[in-house]
Amino acid sequence: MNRTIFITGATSGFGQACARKFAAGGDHLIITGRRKDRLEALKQELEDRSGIQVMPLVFDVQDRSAVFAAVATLPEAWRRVDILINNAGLALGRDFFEEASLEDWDTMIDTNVKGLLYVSKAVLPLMIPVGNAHIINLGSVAGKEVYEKGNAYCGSKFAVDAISRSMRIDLLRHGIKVTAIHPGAAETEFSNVRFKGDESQAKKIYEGYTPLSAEDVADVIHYCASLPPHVCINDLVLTCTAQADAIYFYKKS
Ligand code: NDP
Ligand code: 8X3
Repeated sequence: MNRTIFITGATSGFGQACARKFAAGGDHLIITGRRKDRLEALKQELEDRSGIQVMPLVFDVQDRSAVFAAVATLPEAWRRVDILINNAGLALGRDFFEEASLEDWDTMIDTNVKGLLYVSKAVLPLMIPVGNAHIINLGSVAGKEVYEKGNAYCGSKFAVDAISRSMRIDLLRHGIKVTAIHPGAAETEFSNVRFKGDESQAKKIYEGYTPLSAEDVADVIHYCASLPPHVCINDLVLTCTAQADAIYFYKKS
């Protein structure tokens, strides 16, 4: 039977690459994000190319009632979710603690932490009856070690790590696997968002080495989702070869 994969943040980066990867393997997809035009274009592309079915859902993960309302609109045929990929997230700003923006902090916590909790709570009733469902949360190396000017972003990803560990325990009785994936630097729209459209600042992050691509990360996520039912990768840190951890890189000047 084809699986149904629910992917948050499918309009860009890892989420979009995951949509393409899982579609190529024959899975049906529920793809979500705020940018409706991108979701519609991706639906068209994947249904044409892979012959699978795609259900787009437009909502902001920060908006608790919008999350639950969107999931409630799913028709009966879509009310079974095998895998939830909690990927929607962002960093905003890279500033010393006392200089950072309170608005940026609110948005990161509301998206990366509260959004992940809301989506998980809303989707779980569609997963528990499956018996062997799987939640995959996108953390970060920033959730394993803190770095200078990482303050609230690091805090939000440490929270994803803790929530993933806690989910793994609480959901044992439902046979639900919980995998936390912690990528290092990957070139997506992430840095454009973090630096608020400053392209040159965003580009600098990836100079002097080959970063991960969205496809690299999607391949690893797909592998985690392709193991036998009794095998679970709980926690996985992946970086490009030029990155040792959240802080140390080997860059060619
Ligand atoms: P992108 O900026 O390319 O994609 C982010 C996705 O998240 C978009 O699809 C965006 O959709 C969605 N999103 C952001 N805010 C919201 C919101 N409020 N409601 C709904 N959807 C939202 O970034 P990446 O693909 O690189 O990042 C994906 C995840 O991976 C994030 O959680 C990020 O923190 C994490 N990560 C990224 C790394 C990197 O170096 N790139 C490394 C480690 C972790 P839309 O704008 O349409 O709503
Ligand atoms: C994104 C990677 O190193 O910018 O989570 O924090 S990093």
